[in-house]
Order: sequence, then C-alpha cells, then structure tokens
Amino acid sequence: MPSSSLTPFNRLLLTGAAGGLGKVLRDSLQPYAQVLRLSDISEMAPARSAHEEIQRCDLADKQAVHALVEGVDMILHFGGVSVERPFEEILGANISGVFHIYEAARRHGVKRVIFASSNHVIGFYGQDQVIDAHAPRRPDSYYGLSKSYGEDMASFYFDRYGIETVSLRIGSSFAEPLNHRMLDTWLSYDDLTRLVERALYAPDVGHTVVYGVSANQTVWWDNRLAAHLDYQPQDSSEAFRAQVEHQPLPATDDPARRYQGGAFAASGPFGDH
Ligand code: NAI
Ligand code: 15L
Repeated sequence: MPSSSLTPFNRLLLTGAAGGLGKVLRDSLQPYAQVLRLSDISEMAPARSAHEEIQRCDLADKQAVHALVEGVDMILHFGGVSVERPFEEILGANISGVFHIYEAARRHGVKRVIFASSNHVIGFYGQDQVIDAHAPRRPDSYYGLSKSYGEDMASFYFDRYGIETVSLRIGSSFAEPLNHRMLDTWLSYDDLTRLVERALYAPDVGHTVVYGVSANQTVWWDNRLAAHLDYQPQDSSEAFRAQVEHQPLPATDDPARRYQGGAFAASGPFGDH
C-alpha cells in the first residue's frame, strides 16, 4: 500500500502496540520505518527482526516515557485507556501519559506526533448533524474529555514549541462494523493505515484535526479542513450493511441512535470512590 516514493523514517515509536489497532499498525507500518519501536504496558509479541524494538512502558511513568522517546523521529501515540472508565482509571495513562509524551518529544527534539484521538470528543452531537473540526468539542465521557485534553496538549505544544501533531478523531476502527451506528463511524484497517501514512508524510500539518472514517455512504464528519493531508479513504461500510441490519434498530431515544458517541453518552455515573 505505501507509495514507492516514500522514504522510510529511521525510527518510529508506536505506543499501544499490544492493543487492537497497535497490532494492525505493527504490521502495516513496517514499510515506513527502518526501525519500529513498539511499546505498551502489556506484554507484546517478541521482536520479529532487527527492524523491531520492544520496550514495555507505563505511560504514567514520566522517566520511562522519556527513555522511550529518545532517538525517534515521530511518535504514533495509540496507547492508553480506550473506553469509558472512572476518571481515576483514565488519569494516569491518558492525562499524565499524554503530557509525558509531549514533554519527552520536546526534550528529545521529536518533530511530530500522530495522536489517536476519538470521536468521543464530539460525542454529544446528534447523529442528524454534520460537523467539521472547528465545531466546539462536546465530550461524551471522561474518556472523551481525556482525548479533548490530548488535543489541547497538541495545540499548546505546536504553538509554544513548534511540535506538529495530527489528531486522528477515529470513529470505530474494527475489522468490520459491529452495529448500526458503525455503518456511519467505521474506519477500515486499510483506511486507518492510509490515514496514518498521510499523517506521517504530509508537510506542514501544524496541529491538524482529521476525522478517521472510511468512505461510508453516510458520514457525520466533514474533513474539508484537513484537505491538505490528502487522505483518500477507499473502503465503505456498505459491504456490511445487510449483516448489520439483521440486528434490531435501537429506539429513537436510545443514545446508541441519538448521539454521535452512541452508548458512551449514557455511561456513568460511577458512584463514590
Ligand atoms: P486498545 O485498548 O486495544 O489498545 C490500547 C493499548 O494501550 C492497550 O494495549 C493497553 O495495554 C495500552 N495501555 C493502556 N494503559 C496504558 C498505560 N498506562 N501505559 C501504556 N500502555 C497502556 O485500544 P485500540 O482500539 O487499539 O485503540 C488504540 C487507540 O486508538 C486508543 O488510544 C484509543 O483511545 C484510540 N481510538 C480507538 C478507536 C477504535 O475504534 N479502535 C476509536 C477512537 C479512538
Ligand atoms: C473509541 O474511542 C473506542 O476506543 C473504541 O473502542 C470504540 O468504542 C469507538 O470509539 C467507537 O466510538 O465506536
């Protein structure tokens, strides 16, 4: 899939490498780097060649993150808590963790971060609305709030230190769409790789926010403000419509059908701790 004219980077860091998308990117990013440094708090499969480095790291551990980032050209930051949880469980990985990543990037001269943000930063918009990256954020969860904070961190580190970021507001990136909502939010694994390729190679991105979604028949997100990335999705959820439509359609007042963030918009409260 990579264009033959693209020069591989010397060393790229991928956090969250043990996760669902991390495993996909571990394979699909191989052509883009001489060495891929793979990191997660969880165990990962051993290095398969001299082109892979494995470094376990808790994103909440500042010194460990600083050691992790040394010597890399760019960071693909996919690690962290990826679903709604009580705030205290999100704090270390997603709030402290994103600060540690940017501060380490500054100290070690890293020029660009690709940040796995989420549709849950705008999850309280209705499924009948179409928004672009300038729409005020409406986080639907503590998780969404942590991603919103990550986008602010990205903005600050560009304005203050010139470190570029592409914030990927990923919809639903799974092997196939799992429910009615995902017919609109689905991002295929191949389109994820296409998007990451453009985020790595597009010049002068500043802090760009782009919605990570395939070329589905209906979408809620307008990517014209990220046109300079030249992301061209090739896949569509239509191929899965028949199998998804076998599922009962949620009621019109069900958050799964009402809000862009779906069920995340109805999560919590988590009670007293
Ligand atoms: P995942 O939960 O499978 O992977 C996340 C990885 O982060 C896990 O392997 C986990 O061990 C690691 N992690 C958690 N806490 C950590 C810590 N303290 N230190 C180091 N690593 C830690 O999630 P998935 O689906 O692979 O998503 C990857 C990224 O993309 C996440 O940041 C998620 O929020 C974001 N995203 C994913 C979407 C999707 O549809 N898959 C949609 C929107 C955003
Ligand atoms: C996300 O941000 C989550 O990481 C993922 O597990 C899905 O829930 C996705 O959003 C979604 O909205 O479908």
